[in-house]
Amino acid sequence: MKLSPTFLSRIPALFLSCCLLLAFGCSDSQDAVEPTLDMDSKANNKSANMMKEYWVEINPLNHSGVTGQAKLVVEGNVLTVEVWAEGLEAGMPHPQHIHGFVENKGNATCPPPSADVNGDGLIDLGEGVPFYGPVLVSLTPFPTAEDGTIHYKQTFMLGMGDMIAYQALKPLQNRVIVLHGMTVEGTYWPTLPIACGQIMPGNSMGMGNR
Ligand SMILES: [Cu+2]
Repeated sequence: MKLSPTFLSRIPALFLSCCLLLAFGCSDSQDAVEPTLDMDSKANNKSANMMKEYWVEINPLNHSGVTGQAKLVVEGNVLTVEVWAEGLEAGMPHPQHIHGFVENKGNATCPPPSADVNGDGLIDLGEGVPFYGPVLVSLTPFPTAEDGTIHYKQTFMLGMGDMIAYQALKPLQNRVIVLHGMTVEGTYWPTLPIACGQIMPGNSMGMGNR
């Protein structure tokens, strides 16, 4: 997680709550990790060669106007995530994650307007959790959308270090991608969900224009 000291000093408490979620996601995933990676087995070689593609249509939350797409590719324990998005607040850090439920592998969804249980007109991070669950993968380094757009591409080694294992992350179609960070009444709120999309098997063919 690469954040400038100025950012941290600006909104430490809000960001910590996001980190907390991330920590929970990680510990959950490690609990659920099973020793499925037989490095010497032929089965592992077979799965390592199998490429799975996923596509995400990202829609705005909290009237952010943020839209986008994402592409995910899993090959063995290598996860590549590419995100295109526009309409973001420029020059600000935008945390972005894969969210989902590890415990029962229930289907994570993007929160509907009714998720705003306190009726303040915004779906805050916590109000969205019953729908999208905790953070499973933190899509770092978080982009800052210098011109209000994001083109992000990063590769993750699943099951390495703090990274969730594929066994716990799958099925990816039960996960969502959430983008965060927007100014509300003059204060930048880095955890505020601004866009969300369900991960779907497949690619951009017939789904988007990328
Ligand atoms: Cu998130």
